[in-house]
Amino acid sequence: MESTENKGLSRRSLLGATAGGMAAGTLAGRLALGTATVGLGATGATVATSGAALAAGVEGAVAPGQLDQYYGFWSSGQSGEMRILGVPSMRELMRVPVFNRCSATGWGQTNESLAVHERSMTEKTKQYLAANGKRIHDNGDLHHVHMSFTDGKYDGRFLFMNDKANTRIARVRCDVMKCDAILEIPNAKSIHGLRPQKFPRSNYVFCNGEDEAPLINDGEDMENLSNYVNIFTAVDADKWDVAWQVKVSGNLDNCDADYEGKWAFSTSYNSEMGMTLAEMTEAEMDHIVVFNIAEIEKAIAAGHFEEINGVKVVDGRKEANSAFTRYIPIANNPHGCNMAPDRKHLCVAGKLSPTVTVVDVTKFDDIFNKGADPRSCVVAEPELGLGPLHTAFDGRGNAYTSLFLDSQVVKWNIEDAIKAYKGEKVDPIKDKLDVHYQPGHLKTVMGETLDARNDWLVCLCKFSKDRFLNVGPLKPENDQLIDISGDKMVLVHDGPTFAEPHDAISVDPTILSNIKSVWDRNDPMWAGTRKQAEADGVNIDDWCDQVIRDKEDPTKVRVYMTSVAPNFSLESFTVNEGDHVTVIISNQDEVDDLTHGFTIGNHGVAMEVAPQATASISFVAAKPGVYWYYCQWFCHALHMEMRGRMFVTPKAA
Ligand code: CUK
Ligand code: CUA
Ligand code: CA
Repeated sequence: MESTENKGLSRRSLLGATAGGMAAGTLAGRLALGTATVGLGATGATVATSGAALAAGVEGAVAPGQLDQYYGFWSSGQSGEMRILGVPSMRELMRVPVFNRCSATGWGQTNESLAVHERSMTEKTKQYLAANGKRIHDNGDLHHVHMSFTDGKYDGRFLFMNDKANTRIARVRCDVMKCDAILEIPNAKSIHGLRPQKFPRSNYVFCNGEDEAPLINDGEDMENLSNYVNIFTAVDADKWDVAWQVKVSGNLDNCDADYEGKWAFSTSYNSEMGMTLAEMTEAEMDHIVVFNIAEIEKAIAAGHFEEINGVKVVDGRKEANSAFTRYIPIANNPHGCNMAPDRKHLCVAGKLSPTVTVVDVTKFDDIFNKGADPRSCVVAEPELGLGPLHTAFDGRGNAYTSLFLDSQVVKWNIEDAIKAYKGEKVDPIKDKLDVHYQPGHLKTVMGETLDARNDWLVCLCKFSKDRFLNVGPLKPENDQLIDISGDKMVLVHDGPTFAEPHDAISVDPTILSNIKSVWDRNDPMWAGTRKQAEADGVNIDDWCDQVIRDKEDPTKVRVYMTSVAPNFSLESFTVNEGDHVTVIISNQDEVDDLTHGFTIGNHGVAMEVAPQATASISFVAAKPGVYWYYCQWFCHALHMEMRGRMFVTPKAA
């Protein structure tokens, strides 16, 4: 039995296991644990959790044709998209463009996606972009993806995410896995930490402004640091607008929220308000800021706020001595801010300090109302190793902290850390595992909810160095899968990823039973386009092949066509040189997975048209001549033939 298991393991798993400082026999033993197969009612497919299936599987875990146990939602950093992976196979299932331009789907170019981008853009940004000949930013820096909550658990409605590069947040609809809303946050600079409220539901999305700048940032008095302010933002997740903002002392890095709906909290590594690296690391203690949601809401309701750029802002800076905030001193440049599923403990990673500070959030009432010393909320401060960045949790009271400098994950027990802090002779550290290399975020399955699981930990390493074939000076990151079901952590799989997932969550598929396979024709995503069709008297639910010239602006032409594999309803259409052309395609195919596309040769125009979708794209027909358009999504044996001609007639001389 033992030897069969060993043969079944991929060479890569074995190498990984050995490099991780662990005997192969242990791994085989671990993989042999558990033989249950879980039925997925909705699809009838099965999910492999058996040791044999894991051992036999490609990509280190799940056999061909078998579904993963969990959805993984990955950020992608400077790639600007959200990614969907399977856990534990670590197979990449989908990329969801959000802040980036996508060549395949036309995201950032279709009228529907441009509308999502432009809907909540500030006037100032619109003017800036226009001055640069653009409509949208093509880049983003997406660090944190989090699902909406109800009663402290994921509810499968939305995924929320930040763009550090352009001070925005976005929302992805879980039913279609497409971005349906982006919001630029006024006043703040550079949204980094982002978390939805956990309880009673995600009424707010909390957003940290990381960069310091003058609040009225108009080029006056730019070196005067006394004008510099950082901003904490609560976005109303239903109205998709800023609910309120708080001015804070220092900057804001990562944030989280409690399980009672009372508090939000953020780490600050620049309490010094330094402008240089030396200044930012000068003080021995920085802090976390605790936000009192009820007090802030009370002030907003009573009209006790300042309106800045159309947003309600209250002052929570230290010198304001407000009821809105408290500042808890934390050692040197803290980073991760992670609320444990025990409803009580917030774990703040020290980064420059080898410690994680454990804060009891149920004591916050005392520091707000009874004048207690803010440090009295600290109940443990275990010394874990060098460069602690983030902490994940299982459902057994254990925490897993990434050690960037040590290139390790340390497993420790929260209650034992508290006992040790009180002076009891107990070592909170349960295990340490080498990872490859320099980890940032790490994630257990649903460990940021009340439903934390005890099976997998994904550790997102920033460097891969020698772990893969050399692909040139730019190397992939390495997302490692770790089995945490036993006492010892076991490295199971190496997963190379392109730039640069910072964070990820894993979610049970039963929470996402609402995912559609085919669009609803009346989906709000297509509403604007359908309205235009109606105004043009075109029934896009039926075969349509019309070219309509706008009555008011005769340079505007709308080309309506239908796609049914392997046909476009229009085999050609004619426009005039200089026309502003909009091509609207309604995909009549109802078959699961039958996506068409639309690309025009030499026009930089391409888009996805999924089953039952109505997508549109606009361009100026600036070059007279014959141009073929074609379906760029392989859809049929005659997919190559799914094409037609656009005639662009030259302007009369
Ligand atoms: S931050 Cu990247 S490792 Cu943006 Cu969540 Cu800590
Ligand atoms: Cu339609 Cu390819
Ligand atoms: Ca500092």
